[in-house]
Amino acid sequence: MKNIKRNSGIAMLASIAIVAFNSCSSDTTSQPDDPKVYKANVTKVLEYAPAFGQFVNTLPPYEEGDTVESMRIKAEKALQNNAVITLGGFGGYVVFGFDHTIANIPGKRDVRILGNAFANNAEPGVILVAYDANKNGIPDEEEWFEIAGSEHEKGSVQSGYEIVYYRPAKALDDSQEEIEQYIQWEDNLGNKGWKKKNSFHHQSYYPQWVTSDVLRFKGTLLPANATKVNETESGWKLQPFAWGYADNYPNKHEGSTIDIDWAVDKNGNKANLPGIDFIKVYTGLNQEAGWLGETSTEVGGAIDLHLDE
Ligand SMILES: [Ca+2]
Ligand SMILES: [Ca+2]
Ligand SMILES: [Ca+2]
Repeated sequence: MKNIKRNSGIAMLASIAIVAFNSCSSDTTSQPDDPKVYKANVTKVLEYAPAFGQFVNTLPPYEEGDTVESMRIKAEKALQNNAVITLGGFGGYVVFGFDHTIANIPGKRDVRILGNAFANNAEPGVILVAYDANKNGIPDEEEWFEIAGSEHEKGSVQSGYEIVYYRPAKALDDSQEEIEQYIQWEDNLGNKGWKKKNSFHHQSYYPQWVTSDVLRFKGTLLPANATKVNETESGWKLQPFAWGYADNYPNKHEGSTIDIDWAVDKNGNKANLPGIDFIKVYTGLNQEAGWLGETSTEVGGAIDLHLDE
C-alpha cells in the first residue's frame, strides 16, 4: 500500500513537473503581448498645451500652484476617463499614447478620437500620428505624420501657419474694453487683432500655469467652418468637414474615426505606417463665431477600434 502510494506520488510530482515545464516553454513561445491585456483607450498624456480659450483653466480646472506637470496629470486622468479637455484656439494641443501599438489594418479605420461635437457644432482639430519606429518609448520629431483629411485633399488648408498670443495685461473686470480687446494675437500672414472674452466665462482665458507671456503655435490651418444663419442663440452653425479631423462628428459617428493609412509625410506622400503609438491633436481653426466665441477643439480620449471589437 505504502509503496503504491509513494509511486503514485512520484508520478504526480513528475506530471506536475512536466506541466510546469510545458507551461514554461509555452510562455516563451507564445506572444508576450497578448492583445487581450491591453486597454483600448488612452493610457498616458505626454503633453498638454492649450492656447487661450473660454474653457481654458476649467477643462481641466486650474488651481493655484498648478504647474505644466500637474496640468499634464489632470489632462491624463481626464482622457483615461473619457472626460473632455479643451485645446483653446488655433494650435493648442495634446499629445497622448497607448499601452500598445494600434495596428493599421488594411482597408479598415483604426482609431476613434473622442470629442464633444454635435450637430452644427464641429470644432475640427488636426490629427498627427506617430509610430515608435526606434522603440525608445517617445514620439521623436521624425516619427510624426499628419492625417490628411478631406480639406487637405481639397487643397483648402494653409500649411506652415504660425500664431502668437500675448498674455492679457488687464484685470479681470468684465468691462466692455476687456471683452472687446482681451488677448492680442498675430500670425505669419500679417493678420492681427484681439481675441474677445465673452459674458459666459469669467475666468482667465490664458493658461495660468504657463510662465511665459507669449504662446506660440504652428501647424496646418483649416478653412473657416462657421456660418451665421440668423441672430438667435442657435444662429451660428459650425459645419463638419467630410472626414479626417478630431471633434468634427459626434463620438458614435463614423466621422470620428480615422484610418492610419491617411497619414502623410511633409511632402504629402503616404507614410505607410504599420501602426501607431502616439497621437497629437491641435485646434485647426483660427475662428470666432459670434456669441459662441473662439472655435476650440475638445478631446475626450481615443479608442483602438481593433481592440474594441
Ligand atoms: Ca487602416
Ligand atoms: Ca520614438
Ligand atoms: Ca468641441
